[in-house]
Amino acid sequence: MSSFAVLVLLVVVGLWLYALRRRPGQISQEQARRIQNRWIIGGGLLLPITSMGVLLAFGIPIGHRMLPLPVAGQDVLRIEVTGHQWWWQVEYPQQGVELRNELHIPAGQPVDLHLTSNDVIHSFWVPRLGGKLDMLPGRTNVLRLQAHEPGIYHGQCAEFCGTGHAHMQFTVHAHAPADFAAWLESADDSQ
Ligand SMILES: [Cu+2]
Repeated sequence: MSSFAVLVLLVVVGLWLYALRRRPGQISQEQARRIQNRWIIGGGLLLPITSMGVLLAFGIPIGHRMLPLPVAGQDVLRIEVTGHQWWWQVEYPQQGVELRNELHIPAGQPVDLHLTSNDVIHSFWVPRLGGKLDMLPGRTNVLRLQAHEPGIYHGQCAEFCGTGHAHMQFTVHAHAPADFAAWLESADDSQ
């Protein structure tokens, strides 16, 4: 996006300099209209259609991967996250595990987070793993995430939800798949 914005800036500045230096010539009304039409068709139709087309060509496949669609030959792990003032309740319904302010996920696999809230609107956000999604009382939004590498990722509530909002943080621990299975086993035993 930055390089694209720089490119647009350079083109606009270039056109501006060109307009400043250009001496007005004597042209007929017919010629003036033709030049105007060229700008309208080029700058008003072709340019936006092409640039939107390029952006969509990149954006649609990325957006598609973030949708909670079934994955062939794979059971996507389901985690339920409920926002509270001011903490995160994390449940693994299939495994009967419940946590506070931390998520454990397998790295390299998609995970579906079913997000809702117990009180006011919160927003689930792990900047290094992808988009943020609102958590609304009485409604469940599903966010698909995938951590490509094992590691610890920090998360933060991204919707002002009262005086404790700034401290409403959590961590995502992404484990290598075998380690995740072991973690699940031990978490299950301790509950
Ligand atoms: Cu908040």
